[in-house]
Amino acid sequence: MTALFPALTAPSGRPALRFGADTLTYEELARAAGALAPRLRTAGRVAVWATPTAETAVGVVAALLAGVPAVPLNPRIGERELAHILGDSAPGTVLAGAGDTLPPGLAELPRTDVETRAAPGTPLRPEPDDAEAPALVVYTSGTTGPPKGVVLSRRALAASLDALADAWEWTDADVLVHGLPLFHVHGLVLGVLGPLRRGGEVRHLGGFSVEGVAKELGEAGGTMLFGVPTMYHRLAEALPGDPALARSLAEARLLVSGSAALPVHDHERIRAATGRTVIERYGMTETLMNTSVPVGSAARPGSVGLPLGGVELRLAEEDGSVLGADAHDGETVGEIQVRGPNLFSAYLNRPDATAAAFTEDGWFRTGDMAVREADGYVRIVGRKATDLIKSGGYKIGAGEIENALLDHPGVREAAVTGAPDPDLGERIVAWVVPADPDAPPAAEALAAHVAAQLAPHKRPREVRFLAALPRNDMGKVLKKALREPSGD
Ligand code: MCA
Ligand code: AMP
Repeated sequence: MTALFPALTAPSGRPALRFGADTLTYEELARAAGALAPRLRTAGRVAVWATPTAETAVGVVAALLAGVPAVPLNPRIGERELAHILGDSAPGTVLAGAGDTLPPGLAELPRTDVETRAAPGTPLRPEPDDAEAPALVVYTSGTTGPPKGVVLSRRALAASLDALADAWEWTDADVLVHGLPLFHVHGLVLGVLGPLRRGGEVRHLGGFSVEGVAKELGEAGGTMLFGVPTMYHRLAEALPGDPALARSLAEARLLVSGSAALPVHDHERIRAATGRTVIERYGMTETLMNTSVPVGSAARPGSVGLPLGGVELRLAEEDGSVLGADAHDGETVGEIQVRGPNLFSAYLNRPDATAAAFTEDGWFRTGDMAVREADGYVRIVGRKATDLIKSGGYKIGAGEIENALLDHPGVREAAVTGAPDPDLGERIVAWVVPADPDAPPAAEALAAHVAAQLAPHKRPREVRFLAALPRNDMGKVLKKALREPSGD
């Protein structure tokens, strides 16, 4: 296969990466990643301490150049989740910035510090050309159990990024602005590898802020913005009092939202204040990107658009029967199933889960429920699994939080649900039966416990104490009864 990063084979002095004051040109990136890559060749897999820094971008590019799969880690990862990922992916080394302090478990691994400045003259070896070779292992939550490692090949990365380039007319002239975390597909694959594959620039904000977007988009050069709906919600909230922000958004070429549904209300507020339509695209860690509203098409809030080039998409009913074009009526709901070069290779060490994720005829079951319009546009209407929560664009399994809560000495029983939230889309609610009804643990202590075991974004934002969990005759917790207002 051709190089993942053609712009690195004859690197120019054009900017490639900007993280705050830290800017790297393509020449500097080629030198830094070229110097690091040979040191990674025998590592098996490399963990990447995925801080929002140039070190992370250089480390991942070096791993890709070396043909060694990279496993990005949330730098706020908790103890239990880290132990699982390290046990599952068995990295031979961990890439980190020279100043980073690594937590126990990771600190004992051989460490490779990423230098973003290498001496000139480091020769860049050709990229490995096996398209099916694993490039990344990205962990994603399921309904129960610990997260699964999604193995993504070089072929999948290239196919998905090129399909997006076609849909979005994305070129080397684009300057992408975002503040997404770099341990998931959205921020890392679309947000860093995307611009680098095009030969364009990424400006990372270090973390999302309304001020950062206002400063970098538009006049300052940023042409595209990527964000999760929570970020667009925060922009929509700020717009009425911030004419400079409205100008920046209005001047951008493309505003793209993904990872969860962007509420129509936020779409409309942004359109009213800026005259610009946010484009939605739909993807998944396992599939990378499946659909997008094509650039330049009429606004259709609530729609995730059409299948991208190379992606086949169908809707299937509960019994497996596939909905025909006559059911593309904007009303008939089915599960989205997809096929194409954008798909993952397997769940790491989980042949059972990999097999279960596909239909007998080889289509990936997304678990997302949708309708199609007569012209093929897809509208997502819900999710098959109620135990998957999307909060701030992060997918979080109710089961992993319940297990973490049950480890707390003050908890006898626990159930976790997602409640609608104007900012986060859904917020995590923990329903807890305390071990001692007269001395329930503090809600903050339970949130801190989950944050320390799993990750801060998995912490419950609300804790409700109950004398008992509602259960059916089989003893199964009735989550529906928990979600309805209980009057407590
Ligand atoms: C608060 N904090 C705590 C605690 N409470 N830390 C430890 N223990 C606690 N008890 C800290 C947090 O770590 C954080 O620190 C700060 O307080 C604020 O936290 P929080 O309130 O959780 O942040 P937020 O404001 O709610 O975050 C909103 C967000 C974030 C910025 C939108 O949710 C986000 O970045 N989402 C992006 C998710 C994403 O990229 N998903 C893509 C996956 P500090 O501020 O210092 O960090 S989906 C995907 O990849 C597919 C393919 C797709 O389609 O895109
Ligand atoms: P993840 O597993 O973190 O990669 O999240 C993938 C899930 O995010 C999908 O299965 C969808 O449920 C959801 N998702 C991603 N993009 C969108 C979107 N534009 N609209 C609605 N849901 C989305």
